[in-house]
Amino acid sequence: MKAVVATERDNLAVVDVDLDPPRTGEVRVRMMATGVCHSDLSILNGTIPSAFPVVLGHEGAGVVEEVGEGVSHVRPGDHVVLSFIPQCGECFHCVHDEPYLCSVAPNEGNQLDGTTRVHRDGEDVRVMSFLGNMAEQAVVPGICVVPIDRDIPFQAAALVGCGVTTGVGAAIKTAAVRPGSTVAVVGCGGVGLSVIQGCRIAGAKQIIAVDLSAEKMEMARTFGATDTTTPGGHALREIMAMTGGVGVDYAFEVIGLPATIETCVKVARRGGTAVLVGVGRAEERFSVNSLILPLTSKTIRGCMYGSVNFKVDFPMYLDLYRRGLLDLDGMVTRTYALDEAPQAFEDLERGVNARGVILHG
Ligand code: PAD
Ligand code: ZN
Repeated sequence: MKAVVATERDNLAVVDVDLDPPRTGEVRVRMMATGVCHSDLSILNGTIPSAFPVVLGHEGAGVVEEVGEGVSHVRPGDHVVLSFIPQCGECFHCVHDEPYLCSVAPNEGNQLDGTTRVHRDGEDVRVMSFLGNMAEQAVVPGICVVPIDRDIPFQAAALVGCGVTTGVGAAIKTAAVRPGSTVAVVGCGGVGLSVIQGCRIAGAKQIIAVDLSAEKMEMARTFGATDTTTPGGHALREIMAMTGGVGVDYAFEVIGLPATIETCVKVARRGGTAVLVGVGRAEERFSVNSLILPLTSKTIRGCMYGSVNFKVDFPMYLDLYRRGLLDLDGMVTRTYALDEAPQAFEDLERGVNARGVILHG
């Protein structure tokens, strides 16, 4: 079968690979739609450390083809969304209401048992985040597979696998934005636009979108932003001016750059919260002066996967979609065939799409 493989750093190829059948506890899924997320690019370009070769893809939906022994919550024919974090239900974090931090297995590009089902010319190929679903099929841990209703279009469902869950969840779960809040969202890609939707759903009264691109900020308005800054302008100064010098209740950083993280910490009001969603390079540092947190009583929060509990939240997001409260169709700017994956990555780097989605076959 065909898969999108990062063969080494900065080298992407659509190649033929072999896929083993599912072992105990695993599921084989025929992929229908796969979103292209900046984290895929971050594996490819080394921002997120990974071994190579690795099948990319961690945001997807498809149809169950085969289940391994011991899998009873899904069967062949079921429509599913994949979660890039397993939920074992038993580790420290799962039993402490933090299943998005499930620590059942290290995320080293293998299955839970430490081996991989993907091979190329006899060589092991790893998979991104237990999934590697930028491929015609994927064998994944059963505890990463969430059944969904059949009436949901696959391309909308795919987005719930990462970007939408992360972004909307950052707003309504991680930050728990309250009605009437003021927020700034710095970085309006697929995840940032989802943060904006989450803040709109939560009833924020002022949603300030910040991006380098004027087009992205225009898109932001369609998803609920009330204000935008000047592209390439001085975001810090503009946000402070727009909030009467107070700053915002919540500032979301959705890029992963030290400079924009520092902006978010600064524009969070006294007593406010900066929520860090963007994933930067491990060797990079941001700086906060030692006085600022105690004297201003600000909070800096990390956000992993929108604090998701997927058994509850995937159906909840799809229900919001069905009721017209969460726009998933509008998030898909362009679709691609699997062979066009290199173009999809180019477009992601150029920042032209809200989300690009690969439609399989
Ligand atoms: P994207 O590439 O679609 O969007 C990034 C946006 O940031 C683009 O619109 C850019 O124009 C904009 N941008 C870039 N640099 C600047 C700058 N200096 N100032 C203002 N705007 C800028 O990415 P995405 O939305 O797919 O992902 C965003 C981040 O979220 C990325 O770091 C990704 O790895 C991370 C992520 N985190 C989680 C998580 O669990 N925390 C999950 C999924 C994605
Ligand atoms: Zn992602």
